[in-house]
Amino acid sequence: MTTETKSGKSPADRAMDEASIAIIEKAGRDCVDTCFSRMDTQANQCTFGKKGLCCRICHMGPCRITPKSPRGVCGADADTVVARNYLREVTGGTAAHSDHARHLVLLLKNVAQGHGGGYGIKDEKALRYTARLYKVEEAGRTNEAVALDLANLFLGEFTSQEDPLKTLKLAPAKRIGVWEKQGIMPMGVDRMIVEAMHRTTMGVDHDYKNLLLHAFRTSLADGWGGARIGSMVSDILFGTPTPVRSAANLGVLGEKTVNIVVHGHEPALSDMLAVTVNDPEIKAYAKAAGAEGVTLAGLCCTANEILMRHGVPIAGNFLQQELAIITGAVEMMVVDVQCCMPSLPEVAAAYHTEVISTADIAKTVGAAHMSFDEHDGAGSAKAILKRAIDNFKNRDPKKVFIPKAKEQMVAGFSVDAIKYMLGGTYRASFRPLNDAIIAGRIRGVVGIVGCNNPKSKTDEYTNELTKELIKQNVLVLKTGCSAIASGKRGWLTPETAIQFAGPGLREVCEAVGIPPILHMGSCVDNSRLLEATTEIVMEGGLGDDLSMVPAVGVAPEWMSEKAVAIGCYFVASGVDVVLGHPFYIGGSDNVTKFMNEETKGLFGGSFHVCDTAKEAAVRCLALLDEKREKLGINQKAERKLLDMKDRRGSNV
Ligand code: NFS
Repeated sequence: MTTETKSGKSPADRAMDEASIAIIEKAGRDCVDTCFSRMDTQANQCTFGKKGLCCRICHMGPCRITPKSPRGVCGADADTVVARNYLREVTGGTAAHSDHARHLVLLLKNVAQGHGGGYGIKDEKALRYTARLYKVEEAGRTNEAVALDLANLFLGEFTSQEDPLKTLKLAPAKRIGVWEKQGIMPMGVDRMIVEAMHRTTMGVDHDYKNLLLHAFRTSLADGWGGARIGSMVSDILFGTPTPVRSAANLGVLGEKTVNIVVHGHEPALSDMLAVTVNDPEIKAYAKAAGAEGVTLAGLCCTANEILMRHGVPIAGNFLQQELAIITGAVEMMVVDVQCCMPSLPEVAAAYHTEVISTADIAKTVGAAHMSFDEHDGAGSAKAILKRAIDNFKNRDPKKVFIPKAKEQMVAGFSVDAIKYMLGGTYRASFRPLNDAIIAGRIRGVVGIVGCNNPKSKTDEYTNELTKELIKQNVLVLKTGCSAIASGKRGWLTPETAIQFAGPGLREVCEAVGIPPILHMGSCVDNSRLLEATTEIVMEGGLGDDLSMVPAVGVAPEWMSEKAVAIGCYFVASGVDVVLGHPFYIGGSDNVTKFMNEETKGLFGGSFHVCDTAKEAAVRCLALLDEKREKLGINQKAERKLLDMKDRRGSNV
């Protein structure tokens, strides 16, 4: 059944961390297929697909563009086909983040109207701050009244037909000017998505540049619309993250506890589970079932959401979802939406694990479905937890192997938290960071984001690049599965600075008490990276636009359409993006040139493809230095400890 042991690659070629290696070996022994073995059976992947040259948009095809047949039946050439396929990917990614955000906005509206079940406004400060950002009257009004106005305003961000997104105004004025000049100011998120689908249907938009510009416009509706709104509303409903200690990797699973792994993205259910798991009734129920308690752990981005807000440990990142089940120690895996492999029920069938789907828009054959009722969130959460506990008796000790590997970590660096760490309660500000960049103690900021992909060794590129960058005094910001990769490595602690960071970065981290790699949240929270870069601009001294800040984005091991959209909104925001492997655009030289070169002139940032971490590190440093050069701050850093006095002084 499995090709795990028959493939040319050994488990150690598949992943960096010991826990994953051990469980991939176990998968082989247990004859269970995983994405790693399926990668082997999919060895001959479609080269037309890879180059973006397969068109199945109409039923005269599917057509494949080749040198001998350079046009499809309709006459579409490589440029049109590649650009249309690409725009559809960006649209898929934008839709995913934005639908996630819409659910949260609707929950906020329910809460405001008094029928939010067990949910409430956890962070009043965030609510009122956000209201002021959008000029929603808040003084002297109840939280509910403010929340209702804000929720309605946000709903308008999805449906607006003629007016650009209001959220765009959170960007620096100069950047808004760039978007206006290039004609890519997005209207409502839904409109952008519908328009993208219209423009890519047969016989509509055939100009590759026009199509690609709409890809950037749609992506802005994600990064500066859906994703940004998603993060803001999550903070209001569930609390703005602050630094919290926890642990990561499969070793967080308990030998004697009921193990429940939450997997997916939307925080509504997982947050409720994180709260309800501490209910005395649940604890007693677990004891009565013969367990020492319940271990709740997370996978992928829902893990990041409840890690940041509750310190719930992380079982792993994207490629560990099947591996978690193969430990034989998971009573239940609860999935909602996005990044959940359809293989999970089949893997679970080899053990006692129950896979429970909870979102009515996301069902999987073989998974039991327990529709999550937000109006009775606590009730739904309790029912799920009890069902998992009931399954504890079915665990087969002979099939259990929980790897020891787990590392301590600190997460929860929202922009607010970073400001506070840098400046304290009364002087919360990015000033010390800007000063450190200007003085050269910190060379720049690199956001390393995104997924794992079984095409490459899990976490290797991400971790190698991270290590090299902090050594070169680059502050690394992380989200998504890339953040989890650092957590598993034990690098999300302040001590990492002492071990690996270059002298300038180390001084700053030690003075401020932060790790040199900051875990900023889920993939939706990539909007926090834009927010942080905007804060740097607003703080002054590093240019008046995002494209001037020495900042780069990297997606080393990406696999999702969401990552495609994220890359696009970074570039449209003026931030260069390094990809560990290329988009499916290689079939068109024109499209490739547009994405990797011409965008620089239009937006101030472009895409760069670097096959190895080493190459990526060199490219990132060159890009940072290029920005430093333009700002006139590229002299050698004077080494000086950033002490409390400096930090206070710099704010005056
Ligand atoms: Ni992002 Fe999160 Fe992970 Fe990639 Fe998937 S979990 S939304 S897409 S795999 S980082």
